[in-house]
Amino acid sequence: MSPKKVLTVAGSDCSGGAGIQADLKTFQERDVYGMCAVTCLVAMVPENWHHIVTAVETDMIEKQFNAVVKGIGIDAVKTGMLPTVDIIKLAGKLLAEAKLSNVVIDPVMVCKGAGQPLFPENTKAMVDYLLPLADVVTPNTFEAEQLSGMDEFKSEEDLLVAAKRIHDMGAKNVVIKAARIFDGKTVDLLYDGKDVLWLRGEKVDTTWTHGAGCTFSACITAELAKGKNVKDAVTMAREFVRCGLEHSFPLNQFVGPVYHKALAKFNPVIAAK
Ligand code: PXL
Repeated sequence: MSPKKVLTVAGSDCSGGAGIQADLKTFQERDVYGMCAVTCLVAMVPENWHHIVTAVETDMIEKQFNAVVKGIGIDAVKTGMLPTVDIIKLAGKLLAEAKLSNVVIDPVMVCKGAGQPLFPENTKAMVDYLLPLADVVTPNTFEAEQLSGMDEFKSEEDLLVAAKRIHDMGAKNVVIKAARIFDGKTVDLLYDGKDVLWLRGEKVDTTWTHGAGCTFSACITAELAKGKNVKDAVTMAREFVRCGLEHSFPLNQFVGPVYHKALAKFNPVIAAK
């Protein structure tokens, strides 16, 4: 029995915790075969960890995508960092033409703590070209505020209003990850256009959270590829990231990633689900 095959269309994080590296590690842990179309390369300045991003040429992104999708075939796909409007448009065109199922859009807007500028035109391009294709979209609170055009969220009610707006933009399932706005707790919301599921938990007390968002959306993608429904995929992704955060570790004074092996190592019963 060969494993399900999954593609990530995302950037490379040389520090290994986020981007395609997070996605491929998560795919491996969740027992799907991971492949990638690299959209950009990210390096950091050793002294201050400022991020330097170089986009890959669109023609080469398209060639990688076609090699994997037309030359091999996939069971699910996720997108991560798409650094320019042209690359967002290309990803939208390729995903639409390939008529893929199990499409997960992680609307990455900024690296955590990287202080990169946000490009409003990228947000608009995501709304125009990617959200209508999304089986699942996984914004954090900041990304959900940007996509929905709302002011800073203050309450769970705000999250639901945003989820409904993002659903109206064409995403079939909206998962908003709200770790930032509530003291000591995480509140994730899953909205499918009909029902709302609130997933609440204790926040893991760590500053080493690099790659948590990429890992979360990658785990959802892997579970969908294996045939889980969206609710069960999101539930597993929460467990996977929570355990990864409980065992996250510093790489240097600036950055510490989630530990992708943590669930298999410390909670094999849940990992086997
Ligand atoms: O965590 C967001 C993210 C996504 N993709 C790449 C990154 C980062 C943050 O560093 O480098 C490639």
